[in-house]
Amino acid sequence: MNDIVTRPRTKVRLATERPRLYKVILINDDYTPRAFVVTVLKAEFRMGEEQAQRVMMTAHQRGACVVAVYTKDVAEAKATRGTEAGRAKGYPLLFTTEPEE
Ligand code: TYC
Repeated sequence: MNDIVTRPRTKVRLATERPRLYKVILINDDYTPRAFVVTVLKAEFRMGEEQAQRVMMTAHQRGACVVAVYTKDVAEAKATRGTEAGRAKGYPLLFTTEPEE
């Protein structure tokens, strides 16, 4: 009785391992005004005008552009806030996240 063996649920990791980082990706669409995309990039991702213009134009021309990398929670929160900013104005602006390799 009472001698059921359970394996530990946690995995031991080396103290030097960094948390995996996540990319926030801006997705192009045909409806969101360019100036509005730039405004959101400046407000949510602390970008200057020139960098925000470059990121917006890259997404516009190539379909998508990596905006920045953060820890998972921060990346997801910022992607949601950026997407919500567009939705509040009726635009289909979309930010997604994906883990770095
Ligand atoms: N393609 C949009 C337009 O021509 C501008 C735009 C750029 C929208 C980047 C989204 O992620 C985006 N008005």
